[in-house]
Amino acid sequence: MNDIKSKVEKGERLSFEDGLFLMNTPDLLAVGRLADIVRRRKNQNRAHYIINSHINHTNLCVNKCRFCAFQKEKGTPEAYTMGLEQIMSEAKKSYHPLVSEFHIVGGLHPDLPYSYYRDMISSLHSAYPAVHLQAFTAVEIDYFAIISGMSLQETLADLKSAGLGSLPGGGAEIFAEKTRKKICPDKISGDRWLEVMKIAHETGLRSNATMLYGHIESPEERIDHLVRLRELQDITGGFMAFIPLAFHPLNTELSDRTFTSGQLDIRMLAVARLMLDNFDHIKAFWIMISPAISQLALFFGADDIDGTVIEEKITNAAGGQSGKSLTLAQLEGMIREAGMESVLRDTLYNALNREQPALSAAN
Ligand code: V47
Repeated sequence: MNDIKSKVEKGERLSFEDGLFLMNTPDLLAVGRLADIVRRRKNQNRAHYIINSHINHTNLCVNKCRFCAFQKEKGTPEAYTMGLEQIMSEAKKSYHPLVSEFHIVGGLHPDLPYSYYRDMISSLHSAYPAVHLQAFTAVEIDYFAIISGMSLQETLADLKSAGLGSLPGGGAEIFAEKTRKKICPDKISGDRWLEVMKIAHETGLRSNATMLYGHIESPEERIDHLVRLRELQDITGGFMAFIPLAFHPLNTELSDRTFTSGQLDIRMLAVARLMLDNFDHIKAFWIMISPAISQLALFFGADDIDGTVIEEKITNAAGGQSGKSLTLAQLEGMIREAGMESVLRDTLYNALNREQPALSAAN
C-alpha cells in the first residue's frame, strides 16, 4: 500500500498489479483516502449533478443478454416500442426549462429502419435545441451501421448532423472475452465497443464509459476493463465520465446472484478513480447504488451523482429499489450535507446557473 500511496501522491500511473491489490485489500478506508486525493486534485470540493430525463424507446432487442431484465420478446404483453409521436410526448411530459439533457437508450429492435433513430434525434433537436441529446450506446451505433449499410464513421457523422450531442457509456459490460461470452453472447465484442468509441471520439462526439460489475466477473477482469479504457483514453481523450454499474439480478437469467454490497460499490468507484488517471469524472449513479451509497461515494473518489433521471426502466426491471427520480433539492441536499459544493452541470460538465440554465452554457 505504501508503494501505491507514494505513486498516487506523485501523480504516477498505477499498474494492473496495483489495481488488483486495491481491489483485494481489506483496508477499504485506505483505498478511499487515496481516491479522495485524486478526486480533490481533479475536481476540488465540487460534486456535480444534472437535471436530465431518460427515454427508453423500446425494450425489444435482438441481443439476449443474460444480465438484462429490460429486454422482452416481440408479441409478449410487456413488449413496447414508442412511435415518434410517443417519444415527443414523453419528452414533453418530462421537459421543463431546467432540463439540460435527454438520455436515450433502447434495445436493438429487430425491424425498425435507421430512419426511425435519425428522425427521433432530429425531431427532438428541433423541438428542444437547448437540450443536449446523449443517445445510443456503442452497441446501438454498431447496429445502426449494419441496418443502414453505412460505415461507422458515416453513421456517427449523420447522427451528429441530425443533433446527436454525445454517447452514453452503456453496453461496455465487461470486456474480458470469456466472461463477456457467458453473460452476453450475442453482443459485440469489447474490442468492437472500444473501436466504436474511438471512431465516435474522432468524429467529435464525446462519450461516457461504463462497466457492469457484481455478476460473474473476477477482480482481474475488472482491472483489465479499466486498463483497456485508460489505453483508449490516452489515444482519444474523448471520455468524460466513468460509471461503474452495479448488477441487479432480479428477473434476469443470473437471478441466483445477489445484489452488490455497499463495500463493493464504494470500492469499485474508488479503484476506478485511482486507475483511470486520465478520466476527469467518476459518476456514482444513484439509481444503481442508492442515494445513500452515492452520497458516501463522494468521499471515495466520485465527483458526480448523475441526475434527476425522472424515469429509468433498465435498473427498475431488474429489481432496482432506489425509485425513479430525485428532485433538484434532494440532489443538492445530498451533496451539501457531504460538505461539498454542489455544481449543476450540463452533459459536457459546463457549470450551469441554476436560475438561468439555458443562458449559462452552450450545448
Ligand atoms: O449497458 C442492464 C446495464 C446499461 C442491468 O453514460 C444493468 O452516463 C445492472 O449505460 N443490472 C445501460 N445494470 C445504462 C447505462 C447508463 C446508465 C446511467 C448513466 C450512463 C451514462 C449510462 O445498463 C447497459 C447494462 O450495462 N444493465 N441490465 C442489470 N440487470
